[in-house]
Amino acid sequence: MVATSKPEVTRPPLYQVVLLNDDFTPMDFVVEVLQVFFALNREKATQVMLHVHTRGKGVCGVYTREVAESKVTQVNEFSRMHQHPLLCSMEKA
Ligand code: TYC
Repeated sequence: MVATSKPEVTRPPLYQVVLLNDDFTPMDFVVEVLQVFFALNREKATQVMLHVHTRGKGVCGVYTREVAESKVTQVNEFSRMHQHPLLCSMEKA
């Protein structure tokens, strides 16, 4: 009898990169972040920004752990560099 083996390939765990609302970061800056770091067009970036603004947080994209960590670091560094308190974090999808 031939032993059955586990599948050769498995999907890596995915993480949602999330943007949090605050009272100070300008809307235009958030739209720029969404366009530059998450490759959203202006219309979609504006939709996501308004969702975060009204609901408190929102998903910018879903990635593997390393990519999600890199996006979070880049967005938080970019925001600090521009003296904005905008916060980006990640959650298991
Ligand atoms: N609430 C901000 C304002 O009124 C805009 C904003 C949207 C800030 C989304 C952060 O993730 C954010 N200027």
